[in-house]
Amino acid sequence: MAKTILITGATAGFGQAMARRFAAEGWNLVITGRRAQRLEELKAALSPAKVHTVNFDVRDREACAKAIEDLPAEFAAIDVLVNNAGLALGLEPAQACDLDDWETMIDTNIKGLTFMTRAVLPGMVERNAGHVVNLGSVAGNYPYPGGNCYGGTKAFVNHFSKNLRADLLGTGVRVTNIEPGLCETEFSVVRFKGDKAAADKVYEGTRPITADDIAECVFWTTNLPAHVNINSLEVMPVQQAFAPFAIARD
Ligand code: NDP
Ligand code: 8X3
Repeated sequence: MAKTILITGATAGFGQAMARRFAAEGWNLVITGRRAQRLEELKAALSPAKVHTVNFDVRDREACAKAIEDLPAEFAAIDVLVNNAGLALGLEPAQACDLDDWETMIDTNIKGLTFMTRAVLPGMVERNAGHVVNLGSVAGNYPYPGGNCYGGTKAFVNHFSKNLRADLLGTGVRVTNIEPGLCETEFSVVRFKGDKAAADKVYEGTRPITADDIAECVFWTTNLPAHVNINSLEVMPVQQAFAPFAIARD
């Protein structure tokens, strides 16, 4: 029987690439996002895969619950939930950040992810099978200037993922936190609020990871034998590494 994957934020970037990857392997898909037209275009592009679209904002707690409650029977048993919807806004130092941006990141990256997880988990536990894949980030593992709240939200995702594993011990439900580094998607256009030139500069002269690369990581992680759990997977381009500690001098 075909398996079912629910991907939040499938209208762009990683989510869209994952939808294509899993559809090509014969999975049934539930794809979500706020841009309804893109969802419908993707659904058409994925034909003949079985696809159910749900158009909602993950910051809306009721909408998250309803999206799961209202799933048609053939999509109701979710094998894999990918909590992918998320964003960074701004790169200013903390003292200069827009508090609305911080709130949006917290509401989306933390609250949205927990709303979806809480809605899907009971069914997985009841079926004694399932896999929650969260999109964390290297920004949750290492600080960088301007990472402030975004990195904080991804550190939450990292630790929440591990705490889920603690609670799910004894069930067949798996949890993985995917922690990508520099990847070219719509991420930087969103971070710089539509400033495409600023976004392009982030990837200029280097070779970032692609959305397809991350889709491949998620596909591998979720298709390992059922007794294997990848707790976290940190993935960087070869052309990205670490900088020394910064020191202010008088
Ligand atoms: P994109 O901007 O390309 O895609 C983000 C997706 O999230 C879109 O489909 C968007 O859909 C959806 N989304 C955003 N906000 C909401 C919301 N409130 N409700 C529902 N859906 C929402 O970014 P990426 O594909 O790069 O990012 C995907 C995830 O990966 C994010 O969590 C991001 O933090 C993380 N990540 C990205 C990295 C990168 O460098 N690209 C590196 C590490 C992690 P719509 O606008 O239609 O709602
Ligand atoms: C995205 C990676 O380094 O831009 O999560 O924060 S980074």
